[in-house]
Amino acid sequence: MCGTCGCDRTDESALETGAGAATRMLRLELDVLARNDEAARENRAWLAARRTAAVNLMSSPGSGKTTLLEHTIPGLTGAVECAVIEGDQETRLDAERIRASGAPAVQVNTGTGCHLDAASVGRALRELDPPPGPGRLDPHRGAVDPHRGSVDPHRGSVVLIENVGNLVCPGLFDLGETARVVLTSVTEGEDKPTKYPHMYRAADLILLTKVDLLPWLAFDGDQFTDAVRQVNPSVRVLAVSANDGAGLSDWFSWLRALATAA
Ligand SMILES: Nc1nc2c(ncn2[C@@H]2O[C@H](COP(=O)(O)OP(=O)(O)OP(=O)(O)O)[C@@H](O)[C@H]2O)c(=O)[nH]1
Ligand SMILES: [Mg+2]
Repeated sequence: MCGTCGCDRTDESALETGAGAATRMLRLELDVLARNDEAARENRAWLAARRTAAVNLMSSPGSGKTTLLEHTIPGLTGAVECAVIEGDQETRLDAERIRASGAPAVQVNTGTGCHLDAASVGRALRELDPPPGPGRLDPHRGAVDPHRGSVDPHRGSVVLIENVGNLVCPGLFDLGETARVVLTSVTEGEDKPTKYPHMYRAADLILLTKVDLLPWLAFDGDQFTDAVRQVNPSVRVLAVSANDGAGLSDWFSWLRALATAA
């Protein structure tokens, strides 16, 4: 259950009104976030012990997260070892795409949940950690997943976490990540940073994606940067295109620096 936004709450308490219900709701939200913060601290310690960086990629559905990762994995080969945690409500499609591009991946399906939380990421990190071997139990589906790879984290490695496509709730949940990257595609409009300020305020890097489409759109890049600056004055904005490769070398350099500092 998402105790913060209540978007998938189906129990009767959701129908209660008045001060008592509001107090119970607030207590529930604080409990959920406190438990999440504790799990995030554990993830941070686990990653630090392995000198591994973790990047939490957040955006609306379809902004190009998985496509960017499909280009990032081969782009970092030999420089940074990558593993991926994929968050979606349903399907294993994105994890399969990642494995096809050469990195181990664990798919986390959140069901009705609209974001990843630190506990599910912690389980996925431990799944990525053990040595290779087919036939281990997949804790997320209770099924054997013979295609899952493994990673041996060491200095210069990074776990890329693709959060569930959503510009609201993922920003509220610390996963224990080293850095937060928010993607916005040029088809989404210049106003997203001011409409969803919490997500952009917490970002360490903003990627403006699909810039190969700019010749066909009325998207104003300066207006977008101004909107970013209103909520996060110092964050770096990188324009990228997975289709034609624009900006990807800067993105790879940013990831290399993060992994080296871990
Ligand atoms: N023109 C163009 N299209 C792109 C680019 N990157 C991704 N796309 C397209 O955008 C669509 C969505 O891409 P995905 O990478 O699946 O997006 P996502 O953010 O992972 O989507 P969810 O996981 O569903 O949230 C696909 O049709 C991609 O081919 C790009 O750089 N340029
Ligand atoms: Mg995806």
